Amino acid sequence: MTADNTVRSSACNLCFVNCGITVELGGDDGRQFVKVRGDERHPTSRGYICNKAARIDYYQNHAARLTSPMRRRPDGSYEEVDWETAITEVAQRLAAVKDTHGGERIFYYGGGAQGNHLVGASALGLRGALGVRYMGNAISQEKTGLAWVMSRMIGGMTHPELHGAEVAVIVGKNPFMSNGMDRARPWLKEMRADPSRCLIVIDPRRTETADYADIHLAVTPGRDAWCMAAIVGHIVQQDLIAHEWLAQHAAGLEPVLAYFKTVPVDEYAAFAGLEPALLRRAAERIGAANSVALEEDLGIQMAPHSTLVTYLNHLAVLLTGNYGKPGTQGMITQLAQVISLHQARLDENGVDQLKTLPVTGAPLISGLYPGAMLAEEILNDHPERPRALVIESANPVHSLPGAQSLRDAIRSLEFSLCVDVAMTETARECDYVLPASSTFEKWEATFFPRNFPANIFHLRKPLLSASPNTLTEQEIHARIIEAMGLLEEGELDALSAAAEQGMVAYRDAFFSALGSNPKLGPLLPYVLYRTLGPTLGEGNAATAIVWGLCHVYTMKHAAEAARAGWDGPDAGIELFNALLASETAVEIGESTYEESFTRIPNPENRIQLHLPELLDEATVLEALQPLVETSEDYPFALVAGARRAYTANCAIRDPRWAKGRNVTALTIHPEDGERFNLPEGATVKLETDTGSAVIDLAYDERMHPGTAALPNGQGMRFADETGKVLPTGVYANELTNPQNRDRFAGTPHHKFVPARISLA
Ligand SMILES: Nc1nc2c(c(=O)[nH]1)N[C@H]1C(S)=C(S)[C@@H](COP(=O)(O)OP(=O)(O)OC[C@H]3O[C@@H](n4cnc5c(=O)[nH]c(N)nc54)[C@H](O)[C@@H]3O)O[C@H]1N2
Ligand SMILES: Nc1nc2c(c(=O)[nH]1)N[C@H]1C(S)=C(S)[C@@H](COP(=O)(O)OP(=O)(O)OC[C@H]3O[C@@H](n4cnc5c(=O)[nH]c(N)nc54)[C@H](O)[C@@H]3O)O[C@H]1N2
Ligand code: SF4
Ligand SMILES: [Mo]
Repeated sequence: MTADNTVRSSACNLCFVNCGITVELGGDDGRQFVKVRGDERHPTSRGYICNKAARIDYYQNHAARLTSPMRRRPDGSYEEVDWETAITEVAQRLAAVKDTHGGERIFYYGGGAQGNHLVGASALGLRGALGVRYMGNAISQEKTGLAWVMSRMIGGMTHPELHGAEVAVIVGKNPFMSNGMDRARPWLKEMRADPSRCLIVIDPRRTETADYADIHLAVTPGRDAWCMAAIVGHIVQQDLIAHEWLAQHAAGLEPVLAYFKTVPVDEYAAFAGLEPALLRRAAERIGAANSVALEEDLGIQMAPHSTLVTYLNHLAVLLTGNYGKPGTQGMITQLAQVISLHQARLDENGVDQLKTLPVTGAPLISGLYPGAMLAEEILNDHPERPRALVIESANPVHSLPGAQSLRDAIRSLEFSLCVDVAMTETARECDYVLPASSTFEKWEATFFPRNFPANIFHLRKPLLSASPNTLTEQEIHARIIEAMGLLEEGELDALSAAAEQGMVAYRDAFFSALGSNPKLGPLLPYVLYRTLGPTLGEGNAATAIVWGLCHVYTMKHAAEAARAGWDGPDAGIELFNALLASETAVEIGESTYEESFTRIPNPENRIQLHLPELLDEATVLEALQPLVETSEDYPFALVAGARRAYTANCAIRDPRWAKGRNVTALTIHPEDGERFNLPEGATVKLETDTGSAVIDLAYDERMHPGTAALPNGQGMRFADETGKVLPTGVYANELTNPQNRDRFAGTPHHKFVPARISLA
């Protein structure tokens, strides 16, 4: 480090673990990330970072950053406009859609990526102003099935305590590459070193994670439902279930037992491509353990039968009593929920009468529509179709299945707005594009932390001043709301005056204003930003929303907050001040195992084991008929997006960030190479029912024969400093079909896209 360089703390924004980092800033302008280290002070990452964090500079500094508001010309090109023009016109266009068709015809998508969620919190105010009813985001293309199952079985979100578990089950997740949990690699090493603990990995590929496993169930792709049904079947048939515990804590046991008594374990295991004895051993290990923690991810959440598999996963751990004790899972509290609890409306049979989107009938889970159905909802002449779309900090044209249909959909709207830091595939389809300051140029936080018993929150200070001509999303929202003229002149003056007198005075005034002026509720984040914000110190207005969240948290979870020291009448203020002052994450609350039971919102706080629609769905397995199949025409099961050492969704556009060989290659098993006459290193044509691409082929002997894999987040258009367009791999969602999706949650089957590969 040179004497001039400054070191500041923050968090990594490349995956949802958000490890604490310290950044040494330098270079000619002092804005380059010269050195990134793990921050030892961070309570959960404790100094850990993976290989990606060292190269965050590629997120912050690159040639595709937006430097001006842009307006689309009729010929599809863009012209720069000043902020005042942009805000005035955006507000007018949105107001026109609202007045003509109603605010519920304006859809919202996004609200934050892997490192920035204050935009999502602030957008509550923008949506309130516009009267938006329907929103979706990256969560509603992967985790809504999980949210639905958890909400109905447990009534809350839980944290699987992988770090303390005797037996850890990892289903369709590759933490060695994708992390997606605290300190993934040290944990894998600990698991392997301790003979009393057991790691079970369920993944068709012999993943880098599977190298650490005691039991690897190399399931046939797309057949996890049979694998998990057989595991639950064996647990039930061998009576490995926690009878006493279930009698005390669960409801709906009988129909579940009755069904799984009949499941043909060996037949299902074989159908799933597994040695029945090995599957039985895994089930017995789960049944015998003092503690089991299970974590699932995209390998099943984006694969056939995903919601059913999530249900079966939960049955496996709950029937064996693995809930609410150390090393299992506990119900978390969060400062803000990244995915809210789903409010089920059960009929007399216990079936959830889901709310739906007006045109396609797409399910709304946790209030979110499935992204995979967005294009279909728009592309028709139904009078209730969406007429406008506001997209923030998301790149749905790149990240949702069926890129072309989404492009067509956006272009067919009366109005579209994209707020991003870069000129993305989505931005290039929208009427207006507004440049946001980057995640490191403003106060930021994510709502991801889900630790148990103690949970944390990390409010991060800006590392850098805003890039020229960019604004924070909160300022953008505020200006749009003001241009819509929803509040009278001076309507917020009393609150501004109260804020000048300090936080206690402001708090009292704020809650009483909320009660007396119904116009303020929908605009809450905006009201905080404009009234409390200016009193929080130079450049700190954007934290006002967190002040609000601290009050909600300390009221809603008073006991948990008190255990972490946030007690008494000013607990919300004290927690906020601690977050504002801290260089790293702060403990916000501490739960007890007992609360994991008392907080279950069901009669007698019982876990509900019987979800009728999903238990019924399990009967579909009896026919031994795969949901999605390969064929002679499309003989490969393509994994359209696998996490590798250098992928980070769409956060990094410059392909030069990646090191190593074959980073963007299509991979297959060498046996398939021989079988289909596809030599290693060949340039091949990859085709699906939706599209085709030309790409280099590499062999990977870890692959399951019959499968092919593309890395996720590739194929973005990127021109370097000289304007030269660089090769960036395959745009996976040009090849995916939004029809290939889960029938309950609408989440796409990206892990099983029938495909053909031939020499190009
Ligand atoms: N390097 C890197 N890390 C990331 C990200 C990134 O872009 N790059 N993104 C982050 C995000 S947003 C997420 S959601 C997570 C996702 O993290 P993961 O879910 O771990 O990532 P994937 O590699 O997409 O899929 C996981 C596994 O699913 C397996 N799989 C494929 N088909 C099947 C199947 O039919 N059954 C089973 N059981 N498994 C199958 C694959 O072999 C793979 O090992 O990663 C996060 N971390
Ligand atoms: N085929 C296929 N598709 C997939 C996946 C797959 O495995 N296969 N994985 C899926 C998964 S799990 C996920 S989570 C999604 C992610 O999909 P998205 O959420 O759509 O995309 P992200 O890459 O997270 O990028 C979000 C956008 O935020 C922008 N951004 C970054 N920082 C800021 C900021 O501070 N402010 C603003 N306004 N914008 C900012 C980035 O430039 C980027 O355009 O992709 C999904 N799509
Ligand atoms: S695991 Fe890696 S990518 Fe994820 S937050 Fe930590 S350093 Fe960043
Ligand atoms: Mo994700």
